[in-house]
Amino acid sequence: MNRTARILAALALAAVTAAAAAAQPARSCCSSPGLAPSGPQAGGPEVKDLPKAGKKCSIGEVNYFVYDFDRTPKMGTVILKIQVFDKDGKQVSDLDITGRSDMPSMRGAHDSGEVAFKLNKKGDYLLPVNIVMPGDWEVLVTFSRTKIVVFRGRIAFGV
Ligand SMILES: [Cu+2]
Repeated sequence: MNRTARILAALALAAVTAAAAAAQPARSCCSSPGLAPSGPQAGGPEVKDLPKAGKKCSIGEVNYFVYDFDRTPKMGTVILKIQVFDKDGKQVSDLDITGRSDMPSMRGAHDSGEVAFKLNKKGDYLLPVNIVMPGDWEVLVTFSRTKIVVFRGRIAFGV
């Protein structure tokens, strides 16, 4: 590589790094309820209906996850927990997950907006879900890797 090419390569790398740094703040921002459509409406993989809590759900060929609630969902706040594993069954936490809860029968009435799951020390992804009314509920979950959506799922349950 000659000198000019090396300088150009360094500049390109700097530009990419700057762009990545600039994009960073958006990730920590939890959008307010009821704002512009995001998540399932924003394109990418279709939304898969997920099996019951505790069952394996595949994300492509590399990862799978299981989800569960800290208690049977009822009025009040329940914690939705997601654990992601690689194909060897080792728990991983290199994905970003967001969740959005609402009642399908009265869509928009209790829309939580897109909220990022928080990681605990064990690498579990946690999201509080506010159940404010008995009836049918859903949480739409979106998994991304480096900002690219790799999986969308729908957890449905009754209260
Ligand atoms: Cu309702």
